[in-house]
Amino acid sequence: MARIRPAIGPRTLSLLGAAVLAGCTTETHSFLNPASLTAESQRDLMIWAFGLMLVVLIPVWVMAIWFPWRYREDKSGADYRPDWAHSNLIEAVVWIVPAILVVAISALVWVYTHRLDPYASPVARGEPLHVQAISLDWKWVFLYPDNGVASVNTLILPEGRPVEMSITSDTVMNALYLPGLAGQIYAMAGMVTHLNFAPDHRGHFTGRNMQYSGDGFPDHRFDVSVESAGDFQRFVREHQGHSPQLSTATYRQLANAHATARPAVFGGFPPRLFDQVVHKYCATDCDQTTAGDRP
Ligand SMILES: [Cu+2]
Repeated sequence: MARIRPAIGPRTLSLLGAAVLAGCTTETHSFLNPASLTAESQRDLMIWAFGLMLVVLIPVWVMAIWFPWRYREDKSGADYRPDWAHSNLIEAVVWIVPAILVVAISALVWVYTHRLDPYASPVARGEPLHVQAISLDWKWVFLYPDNGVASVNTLILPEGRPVEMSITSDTVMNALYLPGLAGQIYAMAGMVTHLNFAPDHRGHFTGRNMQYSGDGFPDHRFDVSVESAGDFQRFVREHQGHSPQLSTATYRQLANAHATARPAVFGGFPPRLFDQVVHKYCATDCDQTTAGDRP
């Protein structure tokens, strides 16, 4: 008789394990490998919430194995208790433990949500770097208003300096997500949202769009490179006024092409481009939504 091979052998299991862990190297900087205080707090909250939920999950997993074994059909000499109907102890455990957990997790989330306010500046060292992000179909345009450079689908940031991002959309609703650096915030036409964080070490990160917004959505991602302060200054000097400008025509081409774009850096952009994009969708009373204002 031929021996039946198990569907999942040790080799497959180790390959699966390696595949899972491959997403978690220092080079990719997932949210589990934070590079800013903001991202570190977010990871801590995630781990605390997960740990607290295990208080319910572990007994459930144990019971899922224990109950079928204990009450299996072929068990001989099993207890037979036809009069059993109610247990105050079981009622108390199954209601009070989850209730305590809901209160505990709510309290944690409340504290961390206020601590991680994306609109609040991080405990900052030095002059903040202003970045304006515009989401298009399906690419990101980044403007550096203080440095006179712009980029598409690539974001270069200096290490150890607070970053103040203003985010809007020149298309449908999207969401900017910087795992490992900051959280996620929505990008909406006619509105400005903010994301504040301070990268505390160099490295390469992936930025993503977390809001499903059509065909090209999976390609709506970009590289984030955190470099030393000197390298960042060199990057600005190299491109400012030297590289081609992001002209109004080029911007319109990007906005009208419903596809992703190759990473590019521009040595200038039309003044007040970000405000123009916001005001395109916001005819009156835009003041509450423009950069710098708190909701
Ligand atoms: Cu990791």
